[in-house]
Amino acid sequence: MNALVTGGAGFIGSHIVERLLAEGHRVRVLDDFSTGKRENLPDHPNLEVVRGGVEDYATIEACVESIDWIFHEAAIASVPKTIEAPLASQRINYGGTLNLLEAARHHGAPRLVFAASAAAYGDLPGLPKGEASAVCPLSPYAVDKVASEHALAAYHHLHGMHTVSLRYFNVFGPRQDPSSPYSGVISIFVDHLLAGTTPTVLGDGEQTRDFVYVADVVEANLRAITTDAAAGGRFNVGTGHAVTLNELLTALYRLRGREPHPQHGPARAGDIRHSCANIARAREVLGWRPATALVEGLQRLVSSLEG
Ligand code: UD2
Repeated sequence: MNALVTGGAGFIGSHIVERLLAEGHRVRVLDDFSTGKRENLPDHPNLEVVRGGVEDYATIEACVESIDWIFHEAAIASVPKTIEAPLASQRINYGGTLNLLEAARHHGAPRLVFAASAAAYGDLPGLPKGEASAVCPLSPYAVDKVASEHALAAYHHLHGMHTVSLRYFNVFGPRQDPSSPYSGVISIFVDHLLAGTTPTVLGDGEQTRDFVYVADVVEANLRAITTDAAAGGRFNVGTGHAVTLNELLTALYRLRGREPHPQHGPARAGDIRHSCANIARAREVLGWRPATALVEGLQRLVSSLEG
């Protein structure tokens, strides 16, 4: 197949690219390199890299040409950045999705899988979250992810396109960049573990998250694009198990036979207290289940960083 991966030089996108190349597909990456990195991608004869933004329709139109599958991972991924710059979020996080849908409609209607987010659920009570749960987007990021999901579903209903939204929970794994305070917490904690510096737990550490390993997220993407019955749907991509941050830190440090001695900082404003996915729908329709236990994923991540 010919695949387009937007945000393909980023954390999750680059893992999708790697898998597609390994399976013999031809891949075009579209990335503006605002956070993505060329070194996240291999040099490969079946890989073409285009520098550009999803907010530019002409760029998207050129990229969608003769493509069979689109994996749409490009976004401003930082929630706080979208709070500072909601108009940019609308242009990129929502407008980018609409550009892809519209260009796809006019150029052979390739299948499209979208990186949606558990941010859709906001902080409403009731766990685990199923896809029929109410949504409560609390940031421009979440608003634009939810709006994008609706646009995908509408294009399915209006034009019969194969569109699927995957609501990622807390994804972790190699190539997640730890450099910002809003980077994924596992990437930050692993950085401290390896550097011998002190991690900071924001709040009491009893907040919970459902951490899913990036290779499992890639598998969910492949199933979503190839499963006819998934068209028009949205699916949680988590593990169905949540851990507290304190448990996470303990498990991580235990890999090196150490005890974490974190410092504590104030809880992040707007932090969600508990998050956990119900993944019954993905199991049923996609035949997908996460294959990587948290500790195994942590081990793989630490090993990859130790080279
Ligand atoms: C995740 C997504 C975000 C959005 C949101 C929706 C990531 C990286 N972010 O945010 O894009 O979809 O879910 O709910 O997946 N923490 C610490 N110490 C640190 C850093 C973080 O204690 O040094 C805490 C933080 O306050 C939070 C937890 O760790 O309670 C997870 O933080 P995160 O930024 O990894 O992810 P989250 O769930 O806030």
